[in-house]
Amino acid sequence: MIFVDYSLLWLDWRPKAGLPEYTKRILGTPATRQGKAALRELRNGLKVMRSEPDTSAEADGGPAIRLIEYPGNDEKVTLRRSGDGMELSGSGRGLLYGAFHLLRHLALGEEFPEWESSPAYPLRMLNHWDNADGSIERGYSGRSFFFSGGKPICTERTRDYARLLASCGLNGCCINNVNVHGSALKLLTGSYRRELKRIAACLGEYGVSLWISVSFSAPMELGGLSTADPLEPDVRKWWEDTCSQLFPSVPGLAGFLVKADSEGRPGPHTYGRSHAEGANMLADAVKPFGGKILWRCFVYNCTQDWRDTETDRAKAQYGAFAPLDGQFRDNVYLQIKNGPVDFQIREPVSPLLGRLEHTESLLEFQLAQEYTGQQKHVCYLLPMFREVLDLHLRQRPARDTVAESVSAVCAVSNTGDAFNWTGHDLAAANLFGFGAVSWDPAVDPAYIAREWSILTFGDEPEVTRSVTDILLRSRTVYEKYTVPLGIGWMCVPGSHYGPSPEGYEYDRWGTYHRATHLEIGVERGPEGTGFSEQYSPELAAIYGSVDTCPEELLLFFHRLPFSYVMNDGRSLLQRIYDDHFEGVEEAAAMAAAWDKLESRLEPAVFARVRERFQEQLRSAAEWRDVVNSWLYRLTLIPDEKGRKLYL
Ligand code: GCV
Repeated sequence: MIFVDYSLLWLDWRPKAGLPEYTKRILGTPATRQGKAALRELRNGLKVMRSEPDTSAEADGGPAIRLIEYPGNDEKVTLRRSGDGMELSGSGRGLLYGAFHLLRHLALGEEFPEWESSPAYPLRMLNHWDNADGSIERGYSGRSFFFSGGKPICTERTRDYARLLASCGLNGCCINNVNVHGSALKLLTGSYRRELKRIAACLGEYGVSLWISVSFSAPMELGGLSTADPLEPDVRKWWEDTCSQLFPSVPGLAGFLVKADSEGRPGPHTYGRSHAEGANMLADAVKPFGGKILWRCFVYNCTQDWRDTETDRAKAQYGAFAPLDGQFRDNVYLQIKNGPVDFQIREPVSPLLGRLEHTESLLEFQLAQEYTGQQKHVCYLLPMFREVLDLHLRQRPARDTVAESVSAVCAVSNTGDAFNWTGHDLAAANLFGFGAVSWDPAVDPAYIAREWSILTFGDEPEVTRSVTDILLRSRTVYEKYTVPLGIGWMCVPGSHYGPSPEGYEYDRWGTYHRATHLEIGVERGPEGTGFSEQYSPELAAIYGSVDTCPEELLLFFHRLPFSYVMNDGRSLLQRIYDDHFEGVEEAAAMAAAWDKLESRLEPAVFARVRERFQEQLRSAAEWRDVVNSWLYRLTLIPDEKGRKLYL
């Protein structure tokens, strides 16, 4: 028996009474690695659920699960009843998704509907911001399990990670930080080929492709060239030679992720070349191996003078990439963060999404809770993901939602080597939920929360009810006690944890609210920076006017007096005060709901989450008091309800 010092999250199957007869026998002998993995998952899962030594593979002996493997590599899966049994068919990868789907439904004890499904996107991936030294940028769950001591590593945990990803429908993983430092640069060279090959094989068994982040100036850093100019023949040749050695020796490597000309990273602008010229040069180098380039659009001026009121960071990505539409090779995907600024608790959808008519686009979410409580606060992100995916961009008669307009989805991972993988046990719901929404962007966040809770904590109704309820309330609660109405950035600079309302005001990052004693916010309507005009005319009109702007985004788009009257008649200031007081009370109610589950949960799980709640409550009160007192000191207007503010 292998000892592992981590949990298996939702794959930790439990004995289950009343399973159908067909779960006793599995027929079929898949030929591919993924098909074999599907068979193994079914056998192992059913052994535990049935509390029996093994399933049978005898051809005649009653109802069975029959696996039928088709040739090919597509991801379509069909599960249907056949007599008293169940028939699961697909390619090896299809079988894998079907096996996990079946196991999940059996564990949920639900009447099993027939299932014929294909994922909405061909690429559904995680981006790790893991550094070669084992640290993780914006990591809140321990250290990396992909790197240690400067080298990539492949362990039993890598395999279980691949299982977890496949089990929720994910099929790609970029293992190193987009800020490529130190020996991670050498992933391109022969130095770590053996390790990369092992990782690729491990992931590949579960249908997960391997990606690596590369530095645009690698020809200089590794190849000793004097330039990384994408139009320079020596540079092109360096990339071609590097790829022709790398790809054939790492089967399963799917391509490169690139952060260029962003936050100090090298890129084509240094040489007066465009993003398209830079990305295309790499695209040409990986093309012979079927490779793809994921080119990030997180590009803005990070050395802005705070005195400069003309420049609006929110406008930068659209400004940089919309004019280049149509200039990229077909194996380039532009990777676009969900909002125009940076993964705040509330932002509008990035106007670049849906704007690229002739270029593939990849939507990027962040599971790592950099600005949403750093896995110390519970914050279930699926409702936010659905809001983004469901938005009608109002620019095309058909395929008009964000979900319909993008070609792929990815998310910054929230995992590390912590026992529970995600630091906060409840944060694993975000990983599971991201898998679910990237398979089917119309999934119901409440259904997924419930499903995840049952698979993780068992099917005791009170636990399911409370956990689901906590998850579903958590994002709004977090938003209430932190940053009001889309304004963002009131966090401590650098760490991004805890309140500091003016922390970013006189800094270079382009994230200002410019509050005075009378008003707050940056005007981004047509009379202001004009950011709202980057949307389709219909959305531009909605966001551009205070009268039609959705209230939760009011301070993202508009500069308003504190006396501004909200829809319900309260002043803007009073609304912010109220939200902060209510948010803390609601956080306390979530913590109390968790406390009631003590006798129904494993003591270690209960204690871990309880500890997180204690920190959440401390931090929430800090947010409330700092933000509210700061506003009180600015405005000298007291809370109408006479609650405590600090002068
Ligand atoms: C990986 C934000 C984060 C950085 C991150 C960057 C990015 O600025 O604070 O840590 O760098 O986003 O997405 O590239």
